[in-house]
Amino acid sequence: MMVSQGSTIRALILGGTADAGQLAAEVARARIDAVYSYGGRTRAPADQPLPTRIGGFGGVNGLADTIRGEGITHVIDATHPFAAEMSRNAIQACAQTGTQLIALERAPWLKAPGDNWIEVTDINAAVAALPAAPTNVFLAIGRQHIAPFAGKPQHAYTLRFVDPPEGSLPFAADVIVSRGPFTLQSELEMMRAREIAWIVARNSGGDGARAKIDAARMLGVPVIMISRPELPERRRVESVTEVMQWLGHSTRLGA
Ligand code: 3Y8
Ligand code: NAP
Repeated sequence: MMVSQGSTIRALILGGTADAGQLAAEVARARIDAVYSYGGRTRAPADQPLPTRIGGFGGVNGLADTIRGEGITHVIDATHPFAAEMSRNAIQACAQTGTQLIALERAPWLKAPGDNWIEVTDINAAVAALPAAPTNVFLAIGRQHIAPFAGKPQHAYTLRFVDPPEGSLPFAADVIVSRGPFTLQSELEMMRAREIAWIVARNSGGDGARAKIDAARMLGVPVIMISRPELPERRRVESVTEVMQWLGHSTRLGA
């Protein structure tokens, strides 16, 4: 049983990623008083071993009100590197309320020998980077940001969503419904079966979405890689262990 050092901690974990789930398990094991938060993007998010809230806070002020109302002493931003609005709100709300903030953010994927990446800064640049001649394209960027690809309807698109699409898509496409994490074997099989010639991905980092990048290298498929949004300065670590140390706990060896 871990004993919390220092004053009483009540943590808010801004979650929604595999890393956030691993942190929740450690925090629960250490019996730290904490709340896990999902944005409410998917119909049935994975269960967490902590009391969980789902849905937006209502901007910076809503988050500040939640911090005050819930007596939160520490906020851990374990959201996805592309969840920029949530991260920016957390920085402002923690500054407003004088609450300690740390970001658990995985390192970006780095281009390895054999990778064929076209690095772009946003979705529109990704559309522009696609060829004109019709080909098979795998959009591994979820459902929130696919509309601009309607500008190049000549391609045979494969999309991958966590939940089945509601209503019509902005262009003809085949949708795979799967929440990941994904394996190299399953990515190779899918890409070979669909003769995928291009991939559009975001530099999410982490292991949950990495397999498609390794599969692309093995198959010699070019990847249009969208780089992460810039975020203001904040305390940032890449491991659950460092977050636990910041909370005044040392995780069990090798945990
Ligand atoms: C709701 C929680 C776990 C969590 C798994 C990680 C790994 C699989 C890779 C591809 C890329 C994508 C997408 C993706 C990955 C993990 C992780 C990760 C990418 C869940 C989850 C929530 C979401 C939201 C969802 C987004 C979408 C993005 C699909 C849960 C499963 C493409 C990001 O339909 C929608 O509106 C979905 C929206 C945000 C990006 C987008 O803009 O569409 N994730 N993903 C979180 C919430 O409500 O707060 O439902 O259980 C979490 C995971 N997604 O426990 O193992 O940790 O990164 N998720 C991207 O570009 O990388 C898939 O298909 O190859
Ligand atoms: P976003 O654009 O940065 O967030 C938009 C708004 O959604 C936020 O301002 C906030 O609403 C709400 N929100 C986001 N995350 C929340 C959370 N964990 N708890 C409570 N409210 C949250 O975020 P996104 O890119 O849509 O991602 C949404 C969630 O999915 C994130 O938690 C992220 O970790 C997870 N996810 C995202 C991706 C991705 O590719 N973006 C990949 C995997 C998982 P209010 O302003 O009303 O507070």
